[in-house]
Amino acid sequence: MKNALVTGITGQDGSYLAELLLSKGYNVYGIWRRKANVDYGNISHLKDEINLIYADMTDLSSLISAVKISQPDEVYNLAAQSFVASSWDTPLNTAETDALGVTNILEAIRLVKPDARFYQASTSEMFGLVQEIPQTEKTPFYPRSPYGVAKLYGHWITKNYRESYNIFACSGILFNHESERRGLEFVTRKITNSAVKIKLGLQDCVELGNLDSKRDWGHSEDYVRAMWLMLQQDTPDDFVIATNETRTVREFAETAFRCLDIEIDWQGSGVDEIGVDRATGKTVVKVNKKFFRPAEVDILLGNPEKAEKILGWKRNVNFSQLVERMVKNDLNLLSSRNNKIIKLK
Ligand code: NAP
Ligand code: F7E
Repeated sequence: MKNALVTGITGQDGSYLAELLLSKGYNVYGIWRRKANVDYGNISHLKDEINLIYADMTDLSSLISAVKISQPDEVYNLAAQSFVASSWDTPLNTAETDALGVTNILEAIRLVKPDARFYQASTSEMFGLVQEIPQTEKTPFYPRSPYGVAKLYGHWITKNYRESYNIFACSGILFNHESERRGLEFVTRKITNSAVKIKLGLQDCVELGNLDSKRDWGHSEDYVRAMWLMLQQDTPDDFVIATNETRTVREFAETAFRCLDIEIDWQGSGVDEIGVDRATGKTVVKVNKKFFRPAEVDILLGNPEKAEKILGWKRNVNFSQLVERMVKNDLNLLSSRNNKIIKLK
């Protein structure tokens, strides 16, 4: 039986990856942080099947202990301050976790279990001000946020440990991936959650930032499969994981409201743009400048050809299925919590 150590196991991807590894018969260890109130969150359904170890990406000694305890064959480094907008509020903490934290876990592996295979959660945010469309493994990087800059360090230090110490280290350059377990602050879940609340009469309107921003959105379940595949190859390498489709935030909102039988008409432009419910004339989307970022990543579009060819990876969930799954999940959660039943067409 193989042992796997997952950092960030309480997060969106960590929970789906833990499910995948358990289904493949792994002994799963996960790193989690102490909180004032114990909250298993995304892994509450798995807590009896996995081994949790208290550790922090900024604390090398804790990571050394975690590697000693788990004796991993594979380490998946998913822990990060992952919210781009917050990285301007906490740039140093973001760098300590997302940049130096990667060196910490790599050092723990080098010192304790150098034959462990290592996966680093790199990101399309490293492309930032994109130098070509679509982006591939060969596209030059130009990060646009403290998050993107920190992740670029993590990406390069992973490559460096591969070349310096012969560690089997891979980076997945993953484009945006979402799910029913996505944090409420990310734009997709914010939209699906708010649209459902509007449908149920619990909220009037959702305020968003840049509606023109374009993202390549997939489902987390498909993307964690790619992480595992990378560590099963004969040689370590880096791979773009994406859908090769890009859509605006506006299109995401339209699709989410449509799942709830609400058609949106857009009126005005810039910060004055609004989304109006065609049937009732009510404004259900507004723009609020506070959600704009100091520097934006305007368009992300990834070409996953290398992963499809070498890993045999393919996504199963398309854009409309992704949005529908997220909306239905929020509808189930919120209607039962608020004792409201609605029938969709
Ligand atoms: P997420 O839901 O925000 O999960 C992040 C995880 O990291 C949480 O378990 C969090 O623990 C943990 N964490 C944060 N700081 C830590 C620290 N100092 N020490 C230990 N654990 C810490 O993120 P995700 O969407 O699952 O993403 C997983 C990884 O992929 C991240 O590295 C992210 O940057 C990267 N990524 C994500 C996407 C995407 O679209 N989702 C795309 C590309 C790359 P707590 O529960 O204690 O906060
Ligand atoms: O923003 C725009 C916002 O916060 C997406 C992380 O998983 O993917 C994620 O980063 C876009 C941006 O994700 C709102 O300006 C408009 O252009 O959902 P997001 P992100 O910044 O793309 C990458 C690949 C990661 O690696 C990250 O860890 O949507 N936007 N209005 C808004 N964004 C938010 N959050 N809230 C709004 O109201």
